[in-house]
Amino acid sequence: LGVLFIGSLAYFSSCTSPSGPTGLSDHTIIPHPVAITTANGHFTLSTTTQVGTDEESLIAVAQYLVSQYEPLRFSANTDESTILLSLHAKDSLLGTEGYSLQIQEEQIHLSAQTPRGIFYGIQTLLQLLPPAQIETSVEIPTGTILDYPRYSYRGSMLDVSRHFFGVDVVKRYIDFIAAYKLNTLHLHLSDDQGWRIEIKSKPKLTSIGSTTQVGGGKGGYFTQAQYQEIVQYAADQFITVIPEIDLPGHTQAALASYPALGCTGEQQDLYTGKEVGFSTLCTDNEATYEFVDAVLKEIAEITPGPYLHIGGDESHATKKEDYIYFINRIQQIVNKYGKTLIGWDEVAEANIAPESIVQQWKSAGNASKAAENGNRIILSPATLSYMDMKYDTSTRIGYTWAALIEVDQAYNWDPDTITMISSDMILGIEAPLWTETIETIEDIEYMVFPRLLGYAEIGWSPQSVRDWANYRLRLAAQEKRFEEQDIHYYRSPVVPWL
Ligand code: TNX
Repeated sequence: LGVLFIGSLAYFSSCTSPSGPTGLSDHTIIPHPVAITTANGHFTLSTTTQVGTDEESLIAVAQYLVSQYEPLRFSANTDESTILLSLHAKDSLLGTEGYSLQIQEEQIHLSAQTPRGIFYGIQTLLQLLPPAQIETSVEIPTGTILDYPRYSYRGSMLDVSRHFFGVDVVKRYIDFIAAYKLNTLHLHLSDDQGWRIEIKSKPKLTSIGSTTQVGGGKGGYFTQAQYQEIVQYAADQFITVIPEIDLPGHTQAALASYPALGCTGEQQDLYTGKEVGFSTLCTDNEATYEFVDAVLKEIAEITPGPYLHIGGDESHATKKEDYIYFINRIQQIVNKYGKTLIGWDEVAEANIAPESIVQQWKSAGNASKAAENGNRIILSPATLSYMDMKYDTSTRIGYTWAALIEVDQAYNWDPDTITMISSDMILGIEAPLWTETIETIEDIEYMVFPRLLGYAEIGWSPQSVRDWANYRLRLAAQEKRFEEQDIHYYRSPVVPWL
């Protein structure tokens, strides 16, 4: 293939002899690792290759590796294993998410400080293996990969409110993001068109509020047990779930369920359109705070992660002073239940505590203000990272209000230079998928693949190894993997697919 790796050349310190067209330097790994050194041989992986570890805490990830690649076997006896997983002493370079992968002729040694680091090393190793099942054996080029993430927050959001997607779809989504080393799934669980999480003390939220969606379909919701199943499934792949209850706007489904939450108290209808910004909870009604307290309490109890996302966006039907008062009070409730608040960038207008986190989607001004207040920022700029935006004018689903986002545009930005926020205040990035126009798993896959991989690389890889000319070749090589998994991806004309 003779691929030139401009971005990573600086790291080829031991590139002493040409390793030929199949050397580790010709890898197609996404996200691109921090540092790679190539050697001159290969490890032969066969149908008798065994995976082993001496660490109790790595057995689950060893079994995960075996489950992901048919020819591999788990062995309790490490003497027979040629793929060895181990923990090593604290290594400040690798940190809690990094790993080192040494591929030698006789063995592959994957080590990290944590099971999480091993899990990410496994994702890298899996990308070095041919996606299709092997007949007898396959050669993997020798060398070393040293890798760790740029940002500690690497997320994607799935809107299950505008169209409801069940447990199986969410699990498939988790598999997608885990494969590219994302560590956060933000679930948008409530909006005007539907309430999607069971709240035992507020049963009408689901008996009424969950029963429809955009276009009038039947909607749906997660029972608390199903939500916990999702949280556990995600945790097994080192993903934290962040539940979002969008407040005080985007609440028509709640208002239709409990009309007393509105300022008039009158009966309200469910909503199946696509408009935003018309609904609000009544902010000077104590019943509103009793309601939010009950909801957030139950959600906090079934959410092991540290965050509760309270939305806060597009509350155009709430007076500004009321909005500020409301957010201030909600923050106290979130903190009372031991969680850290995250809100869309409008929450910077309120008096939020420095520990709270602000997710920039629209206003760089709000984000800068928040950063000056000490809030760390998640970057989700709509013009660059909204996966519900069309690729080009011919995309059959999606929106255009923020931008058309082709695969190269989705990739070609640096979190450090798109805002005035100092880099140490940027917690990471998140790519949201809003679903007003997205109805099926095929629709999801089409909008997410392949842009998601670019966001994963932005979140993980140092800017110095990122380069579109090289990335598009690595992306093209993912085609076989997409097809193996029956992913209905967008064959962008800017990617040289095989
Ligand atoms: C804006 S982004 C919204 C969502 C819509 C989305 C559609 C944000 C915080 N609010 O309510 O679904 O645009 O692109």
